[in-house]
Amino acid sequence: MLHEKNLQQIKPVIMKQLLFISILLLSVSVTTTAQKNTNERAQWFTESRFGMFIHWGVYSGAEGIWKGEKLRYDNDYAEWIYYRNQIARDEYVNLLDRFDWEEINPEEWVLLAKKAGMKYVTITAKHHDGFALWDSNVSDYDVAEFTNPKRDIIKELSEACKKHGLKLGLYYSHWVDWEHPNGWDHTREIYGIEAKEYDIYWQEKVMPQMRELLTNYGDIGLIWFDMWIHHSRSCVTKDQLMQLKSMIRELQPNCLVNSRLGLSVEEDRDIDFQTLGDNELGSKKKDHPWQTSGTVAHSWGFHALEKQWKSTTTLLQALINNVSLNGNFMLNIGPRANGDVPYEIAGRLKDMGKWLRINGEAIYGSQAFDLVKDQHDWGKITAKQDTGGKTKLYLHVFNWPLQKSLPVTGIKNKPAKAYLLADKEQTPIPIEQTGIMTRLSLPEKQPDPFVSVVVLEYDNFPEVENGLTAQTVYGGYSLLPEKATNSSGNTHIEKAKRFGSVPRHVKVTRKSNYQWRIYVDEPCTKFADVSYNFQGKIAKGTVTVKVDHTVIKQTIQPTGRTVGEPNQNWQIDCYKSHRIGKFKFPKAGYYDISLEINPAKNEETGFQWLWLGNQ
Ligand code: JFZ
Repeated sequence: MLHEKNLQQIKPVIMKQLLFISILLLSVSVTTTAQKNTNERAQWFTESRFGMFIHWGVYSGAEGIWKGEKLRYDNDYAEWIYYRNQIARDEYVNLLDRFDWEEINPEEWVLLAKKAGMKYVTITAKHHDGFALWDSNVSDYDVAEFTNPKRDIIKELSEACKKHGLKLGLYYSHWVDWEHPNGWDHTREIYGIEAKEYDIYWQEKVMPQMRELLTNYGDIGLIWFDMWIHHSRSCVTKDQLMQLKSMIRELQPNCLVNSRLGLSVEEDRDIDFQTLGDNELGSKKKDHPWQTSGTVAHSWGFHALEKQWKSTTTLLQALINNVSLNGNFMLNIGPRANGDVPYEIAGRLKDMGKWLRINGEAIYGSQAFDLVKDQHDWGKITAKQDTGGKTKLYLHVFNWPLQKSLPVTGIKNKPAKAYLLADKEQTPIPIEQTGIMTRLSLPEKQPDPFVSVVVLEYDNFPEVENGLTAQTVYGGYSLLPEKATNSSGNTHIEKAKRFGSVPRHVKVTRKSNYQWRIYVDEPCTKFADVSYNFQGKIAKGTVTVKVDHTVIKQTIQPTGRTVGEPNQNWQIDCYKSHRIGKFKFPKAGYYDISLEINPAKNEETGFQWLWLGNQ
């Protein structure tokens, strides 16, 4: 889909060609409707979904340790060691002596990316330390200066990307630069910097270096800037950012720019994609392109002491979760100073690639399906739709249900077909459709050790019933205050505290009401339980549950306290489940559930959830 703004720029001749191409595409049945609010130039990006990030530079030689001392500042990133451990510049570059230039071969990183099913590679051309990984004429603080024969990692990588059909992205730290005397260094928060001084750095280093990168290395797929706060809170001016962006648009009109340039996608529609916080996964569907950058352990650059690797399943689920919300996932490798990628990272990447070779259809070119977030406790859904309505839904089953029955809540149509994506024969999976409940009888064994994908095929746009709380995989409904379709009184959700011993809840201080809608696919009776916390000495106030016309009211009971950690003199106000009673659901259909909490005067009640279950 084209933006109005872009349309105006396209000349009539190109328009005709575009029309021709789209007619061509329409006649092919596999065309998918593109994600809304995607710039034309970002189409490849939303279709790719999965990319590689590479953090590699002088810091890789330190491995998170400097003169025997571990990186200062607990839990910080290995690539920050120059700043954290207060290293002198001349000593810092001595780390380059540890580099094994005969072994270092960027093509191997590209081959690994390809094996992992990644479609683009973004490397730290210049990180915060200010050191350039290419042969820069602007500064001799670059790799060419310290290698013999001279190396140019960006050139080598760009050639490898071209050879193997991947897009090249360049990370460039525009805001922070610890090398240039006028660059931003966080100690400037103490000592300050004049706008004039900072502009010297900008005009003398940032602009000309960016010009080199945009001129000498062929097509650049994206520039990944790294100012994680809005420019208005930084020393960088909007004019400087615009100057930089105009140069990119002029030299490489197809190159994408991320929001960490310092401008949000909301304020500038010309920003191509939003970058979330590091390792921050998506939590709601967005129509514009966005991306999470993630690490396998913690640091981005190699850190010898970090061994808490995320599992392949965790990483795959991160990718799937993002795609199910229209996002991308760019997974980082931090190669060592000899170019090696730690086995723990490479192994996981290869496993992801194996998974993608079988299940890639559910990721590449796929997008969010319009069911409310966290609809199902068994996993996530991605979708492909053509303009005529032919739809494939991919159910990514994170946990294969023990009794092999998978409930999908909220779609009115019965799918024409259901099968495992891993099954070339497409052996039909039995489907039972009752109202808006699609129930699948899954095969005994899950086809994949990580995440198994079930495909649902529809001949027409499936009709969706939004706003329902989905049935959980083992039956029952978990009615949380944040999932209520309607509520009044206290609605603010307090975060979980004390390691989750104080769970997410609403502090109810006045009469409050919450409503949910569920669908029941067969006549049944369910028990209603409410979890709350009440610290009064005697039972006081009321909790009322209403299902259709049946109302059950109960007095709120004191819930007492529990010990958080033995021997620490640490007590926690307790949340407890209370059985309210039994409700009849005489036939299949929709039911409105409501809960009222009416606390006694000045006696607060913490409400956690209402559960409708079978036992
Ligand atoms: C930045 C860099 O400082 C870091 O070295 C690495 O390159 C990473 C990809 O980006 O660090 C950040 C940026 C943003 C957040 C946290 C760390 N954030 O928004 O939470």
